[in-house]
Amino acid sequence: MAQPKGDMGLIGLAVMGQNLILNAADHGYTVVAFNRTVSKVDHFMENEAKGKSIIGAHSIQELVDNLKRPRRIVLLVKAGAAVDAFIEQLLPYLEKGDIIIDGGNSHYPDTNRRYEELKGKGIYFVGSGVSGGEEGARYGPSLMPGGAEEAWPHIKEIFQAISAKSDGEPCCDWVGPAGAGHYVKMVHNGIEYGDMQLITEAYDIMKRVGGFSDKEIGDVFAKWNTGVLDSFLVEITRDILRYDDKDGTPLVEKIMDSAGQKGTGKWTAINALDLGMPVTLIGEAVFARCLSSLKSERIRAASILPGPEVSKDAIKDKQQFVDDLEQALYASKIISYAQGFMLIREAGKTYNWKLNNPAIALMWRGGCIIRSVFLAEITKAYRENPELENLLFNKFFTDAITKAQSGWRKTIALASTQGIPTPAFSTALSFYDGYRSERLPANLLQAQRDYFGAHTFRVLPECASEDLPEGQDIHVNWTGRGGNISASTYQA
Ligand code: 2AM
Repeated sequence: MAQPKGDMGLIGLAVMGQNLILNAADHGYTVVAFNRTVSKVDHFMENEAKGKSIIGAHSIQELVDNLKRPRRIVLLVKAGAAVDAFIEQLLPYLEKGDIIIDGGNSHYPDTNRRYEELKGKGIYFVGSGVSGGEEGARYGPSLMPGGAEEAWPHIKEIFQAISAKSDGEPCCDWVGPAGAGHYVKMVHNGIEYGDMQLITEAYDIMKRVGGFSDKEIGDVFAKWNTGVLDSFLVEITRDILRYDDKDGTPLVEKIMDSAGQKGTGKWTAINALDLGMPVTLIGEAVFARCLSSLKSERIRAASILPGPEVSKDAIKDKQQFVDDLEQALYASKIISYAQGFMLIREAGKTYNWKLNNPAIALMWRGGCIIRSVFLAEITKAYRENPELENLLFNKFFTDAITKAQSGWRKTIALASTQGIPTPAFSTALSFYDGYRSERLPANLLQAQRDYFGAHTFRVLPECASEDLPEGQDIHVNWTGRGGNISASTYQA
């Protein structure tokens, strides 16, 4: 048999798969395409793939036979059972050193498991986050590969060639071991939830407190898109607000205010709870979607529960109001990314993953939904110090949030007095004020826990004494009735 020509195999000919194949072919690679429903292979070959360096395979055997070694096979199929099914089907045809890459939306624990299972068989498994939707897949997605590092030298060139570029740098680099690539993609999606929620809050305040028309709000976003908030999501928001329905009124105002979700934001929030990390903004963004979906209950509540009427003269200076709002959005966004990176850092420690922190921000700079100018600064911060404890400790961000603070507080105070909800803006500020508090009221909380449950507490070093020794778990008999046994000796 002639030498195989295929540089990469790809299974799964939905739009993402097809576009990624066309993207790779445009970059000079020969791609072998396969799909469960084989008729789609023929359809693809006769249409989009016609005349390109693409080979259609009608069986797994044909796919594998057409690939150079080590074989590189990308799966872009529905997350879950389909991924396991194709791995099973591929295994009898593969040899040690071959590479399977799952580019779907897999949950990272599944990627951890597949990585371990395949390691035992000598197959290198890579779980890669792919972001940027259909257009990204076609012309340059953000790619976040992690898993078997031995695979990286064999896939680096092709992955970086087909990925998005930002200032000439590929938005693709090695993330870390096991499920780290899919993990980072999950956090990316969580941050996307947060960014979207923040933008909707800014829109709501402009609309309900400022009395702005959609066109005016669109103009504000257009202006913001030329500054520190320059990003894909601000850009599409501008365009959405300017888009009229056939009757000449903004289409967005006709859309049911009840948000859907596919679950990746929820996964991030659940993982934050599991790891004990205060990723409050993503959590609020998920809950805000949940609250929005209680539409019929909200309609009832609106006629029963009172709140302030929006005051006509709530805003004295329109420009100042818009500038404050921009600062509120910027500061909240800084908090959200700081929280996201806190979570990633903790995951690295908990799961024992060595993570490529500067590359994570770089990968999000282009190609994906959260792409923005702002991410260039985060990349810079992590390049200066890959072990940066918190983004807020980087000078650029310390200065930015210091400057934004007054507008941020004024915006939240205004929304609050006018009765407009700002869950994401507010939780960001509460986090900021909590994080910068040397003392929090958790002393009282510990006292309460010890009072009712003998859960013990520790004493501040400067207050230690013979009765209250430093570094020891102390229980006090608060009422004189509870006894002196602490909860370490029984479970309350
Ligand atoms: P299909 O064209 O045969 O339906 C996106 O849905 C991609 O995942 C498609 O290529 C689809 O193949 C594939 N897919 C979905 N569920 C699958 C399953 N259980 N087994 C194999 N492929 C599946």
